[in-house]
Amino acid sequence: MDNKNYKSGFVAIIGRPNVGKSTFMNRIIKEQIAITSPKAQTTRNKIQGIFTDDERQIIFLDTPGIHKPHNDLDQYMDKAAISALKEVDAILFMTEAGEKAGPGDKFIIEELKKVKAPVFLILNKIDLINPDEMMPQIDEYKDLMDFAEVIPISATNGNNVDDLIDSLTKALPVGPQYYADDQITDHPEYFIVGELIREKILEDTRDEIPHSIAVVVESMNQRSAAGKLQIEAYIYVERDSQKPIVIGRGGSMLKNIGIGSRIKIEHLLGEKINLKLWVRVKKNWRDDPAFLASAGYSL
Ligand code: GDP
Ligand code: MG
Ligand code: K
Repeated sequence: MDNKNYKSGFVAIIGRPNVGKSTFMNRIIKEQIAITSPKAQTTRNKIQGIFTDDERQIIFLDTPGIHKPHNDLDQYMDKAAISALKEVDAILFMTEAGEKAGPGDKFIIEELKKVKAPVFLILNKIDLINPDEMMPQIDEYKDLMDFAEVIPISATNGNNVDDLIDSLTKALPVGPQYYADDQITDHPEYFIVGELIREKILEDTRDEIPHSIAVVVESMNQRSAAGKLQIEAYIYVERDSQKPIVIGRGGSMLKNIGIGSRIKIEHLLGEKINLKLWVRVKKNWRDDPAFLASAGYSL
């Protein structure tokens, strides 16, 4: 790459749960890497997505939510989110278009005031509202802090996303292309596979299984005689009563979870797999730092 004006940098996406951070990132990298779901707080870890073309490379960090911590997992999430902000070249603070700033947004803004990087206010989901509804919101946010720019987008239909990339590029330093053109994430596949399984469980069990669930991929390095990749994973629930819900009548729920997860994983990896799942009870795993570390959430 001999383009002297080539730009590159790291960009954190921050915002309350469900504003559309993962959806935005999926759109950017055109692959399902970050996990989206209609439930809050599906993303627990920093997942990188990388946008590359011949003018720039932007490395996105999808941060977990910042909120008042209640346990070790929450505290880990807050630490990860706040530390991500100190290492980046720009920040996208995402909110829902037309919504007033709530206590969660104000808490994040107080953190954003402490960092040097330029902050772009992103009003997502403009497809859901009339443009007039954004004006009072923009005034309110501008009173709370100075933003580099205010950019309305729709992460689902892609409206204005190109403009956002261009504005963001102006804020990045001249720099090298850090990652190969075809690299879209540097996140370990084990973790991403675990997140895909977890996403499928949350979809299938609806509100019966809250977020007290963890998936640990034990192995994905063996092949069957026919050459199929073997993936083995444990699903951890917090209470005895949750185990039969995940397993279902005669194993039907677990079977569905297995089929659905397998399809997502095959799509991600681009090859056929065999998937084996087990369900285990692990009480209070959220407050067990050793367990969190083994599940990939290093403290
Ligand atoms: P996150 O918690 O911030 O990562 O939010 P998600 O990306 O998981 O999105 C939460 C919900 O909002 C999902 O149901 C998305 O489909 C939906 N969503 C995200 N972006 C948009 C958008 O631009 N328009 C609409 N209508 N829905 C969106
Ligand atoms: Mg998310
Ligand atoms: K979500």
